[in-house]
Amino acid sequence: MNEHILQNALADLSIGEVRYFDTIGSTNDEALAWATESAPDLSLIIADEQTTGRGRLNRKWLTPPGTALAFSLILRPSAADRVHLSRAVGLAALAIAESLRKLHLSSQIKWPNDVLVHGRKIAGILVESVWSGESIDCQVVGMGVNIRQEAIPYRVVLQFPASSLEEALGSAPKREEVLHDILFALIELRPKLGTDEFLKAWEEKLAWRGEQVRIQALDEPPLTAKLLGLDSDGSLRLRDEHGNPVTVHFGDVSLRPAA
Ligand code: BT5
Repeated sequence: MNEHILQNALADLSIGEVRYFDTIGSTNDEALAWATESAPDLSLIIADEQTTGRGRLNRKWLTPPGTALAFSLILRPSAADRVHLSRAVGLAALAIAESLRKLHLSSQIKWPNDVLVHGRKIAGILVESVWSGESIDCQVVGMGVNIRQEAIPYRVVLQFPASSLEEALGSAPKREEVLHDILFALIELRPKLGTDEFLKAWEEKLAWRGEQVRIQALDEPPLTAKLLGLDSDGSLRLRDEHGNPVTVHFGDVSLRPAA
């Protein structure tokens, strides 16, 4: 992948400006800095390699050169979308899921920020916000998608089993084509962000819906409960073993099947 290939691949999309790097620390860091310098809506930062890629809570996200998609989009929400900022992670997850569907792969969303194929993590999402005083000025939506098998870290202990598109498909697709399909899907879905239809589509893709899951929130005892769906703000709705409703908000939460 290089700047020229990217420009050709994304030519039919209405996105903002594009910045491509052979190597970078983290595309989210670059995007956060650029966002404060008035980058246009839907501007894209993409890198062939990340040396300090981040997951939630500053966990490491590895992107070795030539193996994966690592990019960040700058979203400047409309007045209507400001009410639904917490749905941005769902927007990204559904866009990735749609790009996988085009490759004839069925996927599930491991709430809140992972996309699974055959029960293994193929993509991770990191949404961060740029504040202006007390309100959010824009969001940076970072996505990492494992394209080749070499993208999967082997030196760090994985928190969840991982996979790649190469493994799922038998051969690696072109990165720029997958990127195109993710961005295309995101642009198509974005006007529906505030609708019930959007929430339903997000909910339908949830891994382990209707099943017992084990939830571990930071500094709290683990909870086993049945995963029911999502609240309007994207929080997880569950029912505990006594039949009581439980809501889990975004934060550092890890979700697993209970068995
Ligand atoms: C995530 O965090 O899954 C969010 C990952 C977001 C990465 C993108 S890449 C572009 C943009 N720039 C950035 O710096 N970040 C974003 P979390 O749920 O916290 O998962 C992190 C965990 O995933 C790590 O602790 C590892 O166990 C595991 N991991 C690291 N690299 C991985 C990989 N390539 N594939 C699968 N799992 C990985």
